[in-house]
Amino acid sequence: MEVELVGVPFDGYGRPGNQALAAAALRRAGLAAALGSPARDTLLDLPEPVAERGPAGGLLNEAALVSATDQLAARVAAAVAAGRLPVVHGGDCALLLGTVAGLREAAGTAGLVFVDGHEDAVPLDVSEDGEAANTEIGLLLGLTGRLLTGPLARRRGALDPAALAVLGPRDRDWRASFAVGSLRDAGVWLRDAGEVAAAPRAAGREAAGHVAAASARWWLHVDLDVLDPVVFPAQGLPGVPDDPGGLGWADLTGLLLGALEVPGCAGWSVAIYDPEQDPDGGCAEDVVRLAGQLAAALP
Ligand SMILES: [Mn+2]
Repeated sequence: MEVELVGVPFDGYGRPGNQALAAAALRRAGLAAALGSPARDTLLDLPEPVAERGPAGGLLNEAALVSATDQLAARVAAAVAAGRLPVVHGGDCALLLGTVAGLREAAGTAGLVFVDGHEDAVPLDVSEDGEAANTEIGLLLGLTGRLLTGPLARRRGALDPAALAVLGPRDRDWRASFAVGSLRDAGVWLRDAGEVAAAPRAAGREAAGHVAAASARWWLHVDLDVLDPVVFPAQGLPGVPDDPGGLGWADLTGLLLGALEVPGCAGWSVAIYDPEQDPDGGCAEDVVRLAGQLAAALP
């Protein structure tokens, strides 16, 4: 399948740098070549970042989030409808609001294999800082955002819980501080970081098999904070300690290759890379190496 590259210069805190620079940095590190130098290659144009909560959902950098969501929905829908496989890179997990909507528009249903150090289903009114990337799975499932109006409201509920698999979270203690439970208790297929690490490839295969049974076409999303900060320090916030533990590179690669043994992958996204915490570019090189390994297995 022909790959289409979609870079997103978005930062979930509204900073001008950090994750907003990820797409460009991954490109400089050779992402396009690792994916066979696709002819279709776009870097989205977004509104200027705003490091304040916005009116649509109380979320940071909301105008850019809404724009990225709408542009991604249209671009992913067009790519999937034309038989191409979009590779969305940069920004954070909130971009799934657009990618999942686009897949659903093109394919009728959308599945999601979600690989992340967090469950990302914190209710909107519980979010302490307004980072949309803590809430997008809750929004996609329709678990939060019932009072939303405006442009993000129509992205609620795009994902059926049966068409979701969550792999790699290690955020139990953090969620407990807000009395936020686990998606597992809502019936979502979930394996935490320890369960994944015990048998990564089998976990990936089982996750994708579960999702594919509910939706023939499914999206593969990787939040790089699923990795142990010892092997991937360019995650999280500068000056704030990252969550300890997490997967190693071999675990993550095995899990993703296991998922890709199951037919139906319609696109791939990779998020939460901060070039400003990667002064020698080693983390970007590792992400590009992963992309090359996946490219050989992509449909
Ligand atoms: Mn995430």
